[in-house]
Amino acid sequence: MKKCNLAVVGATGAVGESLLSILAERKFPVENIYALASERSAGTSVMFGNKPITVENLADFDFSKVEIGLFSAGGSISEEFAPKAADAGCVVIDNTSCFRYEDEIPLVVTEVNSQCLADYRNRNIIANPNCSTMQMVVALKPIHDAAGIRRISVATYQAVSGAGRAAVEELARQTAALLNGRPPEAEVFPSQIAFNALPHIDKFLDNGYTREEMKMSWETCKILGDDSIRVSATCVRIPVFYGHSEAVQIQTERPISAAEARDLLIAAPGVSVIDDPDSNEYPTPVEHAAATDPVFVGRIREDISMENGINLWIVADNIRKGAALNTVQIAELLLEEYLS
Ligand code: NAP
Ligand code: 3JN
Repeated sequence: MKKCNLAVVGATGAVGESLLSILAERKFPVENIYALASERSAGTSVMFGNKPITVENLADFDFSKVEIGLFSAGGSISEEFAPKAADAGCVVIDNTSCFRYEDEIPLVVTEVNSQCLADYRNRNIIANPNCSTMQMVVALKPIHDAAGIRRISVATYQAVSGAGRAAVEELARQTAALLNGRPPEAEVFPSQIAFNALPHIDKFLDNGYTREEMKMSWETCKILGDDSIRVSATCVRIPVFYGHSEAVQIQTERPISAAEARDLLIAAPGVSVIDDPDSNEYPTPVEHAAATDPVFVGRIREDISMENGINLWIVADNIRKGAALNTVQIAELLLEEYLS
């Protein structure tokens, strides 16, 4: 594969750090790599494999030096800098929600709709979905193809790392404080997260759902290419560091048994089935997902409350497959199929 010049925007953050380590792990063919962040961390260094690289100020960077830019510094940064980078000839793979819902911009999960990648030519921008959507659609795609999903009801159990580095530190600090008899201080989350569960991720909207919940609805329809799928989500933050879990109930057009669904999932790309209740085997964020690549599925069973219903438990590393890994997989496909 041709070697490529790359910029990582938000390189000092939780997603940026993971992007750099996955690029190195997967031996992405890099000619030059630039780590970009705000003025605050310009001059510090981040690791690319075993090599330190100096962080540069995004505001001063010339994007005509790179073919691909991986953006994860927040929506307002993408809004300002991604179009500038795209105009300079750099293909942007954006991890924020800034462009996800624009018709012209492909929203890509490599195992699900890589055929949409060609549309990057519309604006030189490709969007990466939200982590909760990502793991769900990887598992639901083969079932949708076989039996047609009509309705999805999902409750998420989301790790604090989804809210960035400061959130990881807040859970650690609150846990230590409470175990030492001190009061927990909440700055990142709206209230205490240690030993608690908060049904509140992103802001509340007029329909009573949060924006995180509506992202799951909007993005699932766009990625599966079917606006008729009805999705209702309840997104909950729990005191886990890495790995989002989801209890998912689906209703399909045509009947499908749990055994058929399990066989489809075993054969699905990017999915690992762990489903043996007799041996207490099911995926968990700590034992299976954290620091690994697959989307894990277990607890596959027919729903007893409705016709054509299937229940699943889906777990993945929210920072890897949920964000950084899919971004790198998109970059690999882009380079292989379009830029080489
Ligand atoms: P984080 O740990 O808080 O890191 C934020 C990064 O953005 C840091 O590198 C920070 O650099 C950089 N940044 C902030 N303001 C900047 C500015 N004015 N100019 C340039 N860089 C700036 O957050 P994170 O968890 O990595 O997430 C970052 C973003 O990625 C989120 O806001 C979200 O949009 C997206 N994200 C997506 C998913 C997904 O599901 N696909 C998951 C998590 C996050 P400094 O060190 O200079 O402050
Ligand atoms: O909270 C989580 O578990 C996932 C959070 C993702 C996130 C955090 C801040 C801003 C996003 C996202 O990717 O949807 C955004 C954003 O809207 O860009």
